[in-house]
Amino acid sequence: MGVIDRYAELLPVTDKTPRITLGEGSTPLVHLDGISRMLEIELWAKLEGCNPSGSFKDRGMVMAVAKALEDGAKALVCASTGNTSASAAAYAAAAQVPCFVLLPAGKVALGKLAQALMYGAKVIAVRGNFDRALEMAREAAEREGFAIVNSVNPYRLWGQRSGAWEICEALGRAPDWHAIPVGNAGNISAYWAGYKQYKELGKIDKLPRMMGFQAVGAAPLVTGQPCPNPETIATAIRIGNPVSAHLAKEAVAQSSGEFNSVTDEEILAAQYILSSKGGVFAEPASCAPLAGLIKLKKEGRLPRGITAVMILTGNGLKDPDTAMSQVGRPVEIGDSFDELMEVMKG
Ligand code: AN7
Repeated sequence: MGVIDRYAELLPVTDKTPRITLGEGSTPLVHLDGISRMLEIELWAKLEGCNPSGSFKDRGMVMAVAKALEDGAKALVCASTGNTSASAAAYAAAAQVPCFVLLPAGKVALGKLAQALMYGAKVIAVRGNFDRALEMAREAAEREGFAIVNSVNPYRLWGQRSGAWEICEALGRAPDWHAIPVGNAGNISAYWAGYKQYKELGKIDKLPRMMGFQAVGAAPLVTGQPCPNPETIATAIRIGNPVSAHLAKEAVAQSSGEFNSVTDEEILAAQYILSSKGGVFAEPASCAPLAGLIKLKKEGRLPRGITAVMILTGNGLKDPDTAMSQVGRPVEIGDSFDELMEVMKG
């Protein structure tokens, strides 16, 4: 069951909203035993890379596209650091509605680019950063009457609340800490709204602390000012002027949470730890929270024994180039058994 059917009662859907789905949501929540021991906490990972287009964006995109179809939109448009474009292109293909995606030229991970092109979207590389591409997409939407499916579209954040609901259902409560990467700041805001909605409905008693993690080179919510030239290896969160900054600040303030930043080196180290000690391959941006928890542990600021959930927002396969630049090549041998034994015993 997809997000709309599973949560129709909690979402702003009507009899006229088409019940589209690609099978998004209901992603695994996995306890990371080894990394929990290392950090002396109970650490859970929400595997959002298991969504149909490989990222959390599908939860909100299904709602945004359903609503666009309900309103008779003739085309979809978005700007994206990659995952939004892959998701929009997938749902547009399924609904057979035209889709334009604007990407910062040369700064989108290979897997995401391949997806947008394969799903048949009109892919436009803008020589500028994401923030400028978003301005252009918003203007095109306004002038041409296209549906904008970035998180400025309120239905995106509605659908993304479903992640919080699933976590509460799986744990029987909210976590103590909710650790999440922050780029355009939509997801942290959606999770906070989702947790609050569940509390108002009496489904949980306690709200989590919202812990948002950015990359040092693109950390406007940590520094308190827009970052004119964002730069990070975690291209998904290479964003200098988050559109949902106000909502994210509210979430962090209301929950006694915090924003923190981690270096590219810390992100890559966390990505390798997650893969090699956890068996979970997530893209670099998704590893900012683990990098952050490791950093807080070193600083003595990670309370022992807490239950923390990390949102692993995107699949590691999205960005094979960054992964390959971190790891060695395979050992190559001839087709002789002796050589194989030598390598295995070496
Ligand atoms: C893997 O695709 O902004 O703070 O255009 O792809 O809600 O923006 C992606 C963002 C985290 C940050 N992790 O979420 C886009 C885009 C991954 C992401 C984020 C993104 P927001």
